[in-house]
Amino acid sequence: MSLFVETLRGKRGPRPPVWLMRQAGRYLPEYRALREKNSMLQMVMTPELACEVTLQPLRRFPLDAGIIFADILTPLIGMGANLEFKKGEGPVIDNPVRSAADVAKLRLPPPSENTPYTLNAIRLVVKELAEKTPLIGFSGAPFTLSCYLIEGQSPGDLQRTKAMMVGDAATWHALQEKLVTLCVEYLVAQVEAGCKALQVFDSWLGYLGPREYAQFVEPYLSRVISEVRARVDVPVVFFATGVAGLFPQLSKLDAHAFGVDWRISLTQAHKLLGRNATLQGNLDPQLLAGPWEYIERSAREILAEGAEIPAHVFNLGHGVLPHTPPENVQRLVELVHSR
Ligand code: 1CP
Repeated sequence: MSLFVETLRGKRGPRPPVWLMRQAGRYLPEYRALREKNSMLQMVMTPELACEVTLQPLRRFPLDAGIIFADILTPLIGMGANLEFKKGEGPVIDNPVRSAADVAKLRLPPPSENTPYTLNAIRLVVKELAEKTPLIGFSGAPFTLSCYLIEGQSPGDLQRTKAMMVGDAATWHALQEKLVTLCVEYLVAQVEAGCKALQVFDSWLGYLGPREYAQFVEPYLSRVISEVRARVDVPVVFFATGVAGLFPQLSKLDAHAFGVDWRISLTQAHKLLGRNATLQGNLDPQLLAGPWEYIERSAREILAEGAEIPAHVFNLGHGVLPHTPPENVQRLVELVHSR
């Protein structure tokens, strides 16, 4: 088993493994070159392109894991969402889900029909990597997927999402049921295609308070993780940002590991979780675009904190930003490896 997978399972290796969220992306000139000729969706939906883009950062840097190139929103297309990535605007869904009738219309095709392109891309990447580097599969969590489906664009202040939650709870719960099935089937299919670990992204969770989390989100999120674990034997990472106030509740999730953003220290996150779990993080991605001396000092401090918790996977607190110099990524990965 790999250092990355072992560490997620709570076993401390000779050094922490390192990978970076959005390690494939616009900060790499070879990504931009392909992106000039293809839309975001073409890249995700063409297995050879998705495979190539997944491998790009792994060719450059000695990363300890890859992550399949896809997006949390692409599985929504097969459910019936008219998803587009618009230049400068980000994702747009022009038929948002606002009513019980809209939820009833959402389809649930099996992953082999819904996202064959991502499953085929995983098979290609796994063949290329030949057991050298584990590949991470991922899904958005039901809550964050709901935010995009309901708002129809980057969620902003979640006005419509929260209005549905508290004003039309029956519709909210019906939507969550469908999204739990989507997430569980999609995650399991990615493992069957060759992924060795899974990450669940709940990027917008930090906008909720503890009571609404408990009532409208937790039952579904905890089912996604425990149902996946009952079906496939790979470690699961749960990632959200701005959720320090929710850590005591998140601790009850059956995840092996938790992503931690830069707003809280690893030490504090461990205390708030109050149980043995691997923590993944947590350099501020904005800093990675700055001077090396500062990056180095911050990374060493994070590594020192990581040495005091049950197990640590080095990562950023959120995704690599497009203006990050690839040179900084190179030096950061080398620094972690030199531990
Ligand atoms: O223009 C481009 O080239 C597209 C930029 C881009 C990329 C590289 C988008 C649009 N998605 C992706 C790939 C992606 N998205 C990966 C690939 C694997 C990797 O290397 O890490 C992953 C894991 C995601 C996950 C994702 N997409 C999340 C969860 C993580 C996070 O950042 O919080 C979210 C919220 C999205 C939605 C999304 N997709 C793309 C954009 C610009 C956005 C966010 C828009 C918003 O603010 O709502």
